[in-house]
Amino acid sequence: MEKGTRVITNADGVYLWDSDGNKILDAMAGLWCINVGYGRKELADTAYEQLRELPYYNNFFQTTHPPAIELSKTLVDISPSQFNHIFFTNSGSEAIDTVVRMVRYYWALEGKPEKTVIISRENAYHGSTVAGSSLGGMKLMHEQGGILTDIEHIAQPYWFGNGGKLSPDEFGIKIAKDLEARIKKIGESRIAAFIGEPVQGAGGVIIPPETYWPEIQRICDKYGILLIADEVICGFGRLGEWFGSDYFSIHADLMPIAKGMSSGYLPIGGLMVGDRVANTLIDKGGDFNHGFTYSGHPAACAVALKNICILKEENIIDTVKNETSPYLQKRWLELGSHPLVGEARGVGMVGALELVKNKETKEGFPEKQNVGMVCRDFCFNNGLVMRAVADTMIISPPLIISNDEIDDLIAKARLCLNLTAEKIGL
Ligand code: PXG
Repeated sequence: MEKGTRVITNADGVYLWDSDGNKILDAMAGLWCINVGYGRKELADTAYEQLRELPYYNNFFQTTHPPAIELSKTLVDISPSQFNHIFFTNSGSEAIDTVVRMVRYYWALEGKPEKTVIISRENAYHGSTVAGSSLGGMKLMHEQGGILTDIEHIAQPYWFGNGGKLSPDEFGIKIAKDLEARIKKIGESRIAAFIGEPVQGAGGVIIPPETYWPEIQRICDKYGILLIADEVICGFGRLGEWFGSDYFSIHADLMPIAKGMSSGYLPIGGLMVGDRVANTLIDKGGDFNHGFTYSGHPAACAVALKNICILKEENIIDTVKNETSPYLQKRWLELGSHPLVGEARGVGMVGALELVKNKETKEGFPEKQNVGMVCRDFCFNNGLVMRAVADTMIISPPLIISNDEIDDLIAKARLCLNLTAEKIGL
């Protein structure tokens, strides 16, 4: 509080209010999660009713309960066809930890226990437990607490930053081929899996060129390694499809999910397990000795189920795909002409603005100038939550944002870009 911490007291739709009574447009959907928007009484009622009916029971020892059963069925319904099993967790990070154990166990059951290396990407975000921060590619996190062994990081498909003179499509192929090079360097016999977010979120909304995922898929298929699509942000409609894998036609073997699964109303996550892995675990394995006290908590499952019903019944994902995200993207790209913006990019309900000193050369600002933070603070003080990842401004609004609210978002973002440019004397 002394440092000026803002206290958020209530919220409705896409707006938050703080303890000083300021109304703020939440263009980050909380933390990439309030997909159906704030103030959904039906989700609160669902939690209340479930807590009265059965507040808790576990999913161990061949027991389960109706909300977990119903949610499992629904998740299998809405996910790509190879997913027929789900392992519940309470967060994305726990789902990622589950990935590491499950991948290693899978290869051990396949008689290849030496296949333990998982390849991830620089600047990826996969959570903050030991496994999550290790698989993630954030140097600052690796410096705090170290990194697990047998995790490798290759380059990210960040065309604006690293594309040089290549076209986005050429760059996409070139960067994907780093995977093949790393497999060869480490030795095919050691490689277990590749993991990636369909669109990197916390790393700064890095949208891969169209050529990237098909090439990654080709390489995973060629070497028979497992492909893990981390859907914690992209899942549940963020890109205008149920999953980022649907948007990019990725055929994944495992999909960690969380966030939009319950629109953040209660904590829940999970690992969707594809048939290839599930069949081996079921046919060759015994019990997978893994799970958490609150895995598949009844109230969280009931809320997630109701949240998915809302997404379906209100046609939210189709509306994103056909109406609101085309409008958001059209308006967002207009900000690309601002003198401070080197690139405006976006897809579905995410977007990024690269703040630069020189639009032509893409030259950035010195780190110590903290231009992203300057802009973020202007946003906060002018009724807009927009995140800064270094000097990249990012948005990920609730999926129910209307075109009028999008106009409000763009007007506020433009105002804050102007204020930032003025402050730094651009
Ligand atoms: N995978 C991805 C792709 C994520 O974005 C996680 C896993 C971990 O989920 P949990 O539920 O354990 O947090 C995430 C989480 C940020 C920020 O600064 C992003 C996340 C979490 C905290 C901060 O953008 N994403």
